[in-house]
Amino acid sequence: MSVLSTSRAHAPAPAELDPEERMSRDELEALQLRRLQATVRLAYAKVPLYTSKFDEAGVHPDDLRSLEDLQKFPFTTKEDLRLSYPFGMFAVPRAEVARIHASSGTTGLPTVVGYTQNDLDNWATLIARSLRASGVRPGQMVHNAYGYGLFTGGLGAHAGIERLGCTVVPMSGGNTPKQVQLIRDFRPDAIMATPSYLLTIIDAIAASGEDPRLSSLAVGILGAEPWTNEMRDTIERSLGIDAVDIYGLSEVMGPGVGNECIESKDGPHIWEDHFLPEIIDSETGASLADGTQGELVFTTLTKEALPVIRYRTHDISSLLPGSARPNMRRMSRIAGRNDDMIILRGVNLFPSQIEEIALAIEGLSPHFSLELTTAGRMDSLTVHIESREGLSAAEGQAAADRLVREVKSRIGSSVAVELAQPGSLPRSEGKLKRLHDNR
Ligand code: DLL
Repeated sequence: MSVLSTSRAHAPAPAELDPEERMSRDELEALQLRRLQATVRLAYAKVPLYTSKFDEAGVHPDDLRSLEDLQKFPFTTKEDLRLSYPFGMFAVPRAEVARIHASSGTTGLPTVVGYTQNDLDNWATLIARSLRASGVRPGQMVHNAYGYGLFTGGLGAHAGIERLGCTVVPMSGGNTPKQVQLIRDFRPDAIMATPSYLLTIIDAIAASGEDPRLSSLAVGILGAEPWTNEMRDTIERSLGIDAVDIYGLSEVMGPGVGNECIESKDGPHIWEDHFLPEIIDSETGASLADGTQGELVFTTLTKEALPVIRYRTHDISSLLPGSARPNMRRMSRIAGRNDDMIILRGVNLFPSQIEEIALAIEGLSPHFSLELTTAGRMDSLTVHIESREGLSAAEGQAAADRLVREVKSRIGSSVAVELAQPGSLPRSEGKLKRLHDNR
């Protein structure tokens, strides 16, 4: 939080919470089991892919007598959704689907998801809950810079901002000069954006001659891409806000599967009345105990149009005990996606580890990208990073050398660092692609 001001956003009083946030763990687990049984029955009865998957695995919805029994059921993957393109995994007739979203697949077909009116209603409730956890209150104004359209970020957040009783500014992503103008003139209390795009906006505010720390913004609800506590510090200091983490994915719902609480900022609380999380070993599929790092898997508990059973997210995290909401577990900040993991001469590394180290070095900016190349038969990783404004060449080189040394000592990998001029690397307008594989 900014050194200029004390936190302007605050935690909700118990009376402001949803009843589910106040349930005992036992009550919550009883609710989860009832909803899980109904979801598994719905999927088996209405979605041919689940019927055949369950039959092949020799499991039936009647086998689900406890939450642990879910482990007997097969996983669902992005490939399953692709094979069912476009509407094959819907559990309700198309006419009952009130809205469709899609994520642009990196290869070929988009992944299509659908929502009934009840699904949209639950989604709005969970975004409203997430905003409240972030310190936003009814009557405040929220600038929504998540992209509108097929991406779930913009419209998903939009409905929840309205649901909480806030004024929504449906700005969408991009058109940075307009973002700066509206933030200055409308004076919103909160902003929703990817952390990398918020950095772009902060730079643009500064370039317009204003001090970003004097903006009206008190809180940022940031997600849709991995970011670290070091990035949180950078954003909080340069904009004078509290920054909290919002997590979600289209296949499971969209933004608002989990959200950090402003009073603890210790990883998103998973809204467990609607989603059942698990952590598995990516290689073997075995369930891992809470506290152990592995791949996040989600089962939806209330989704009607697109129930998903044990969906493999590819996101690497761990499950932690509840804190600000004692009955709901948290997830540790996403370390990265297992498909974004770099294996450099036998050492595993995530782009977020480089972010963590680089942002702690004075003289380096938060703008960087990673490039993988092959030299001979060896892979090598180059960090392209901008130095801070006003640094001499010698100071810049010292900062770059320090990054090389710290990556070597903390991760064990040798990387090359290429210093770039301030403002020269491409800026994010949404989800930033950090890793460029040029092998
Ligand atoms: O990015 C939904 C969303 C929108 C979340 C706005 C938060 C805010 P997809 O496009 O389907 O949906 O991408 C989902 O993004 O599996 C993670 O890899 C990544 N991701 C989302 N939130 C976070 C986060 C939206 N807080 C994929 N931290 C997920 C790290 C995140 N990664």
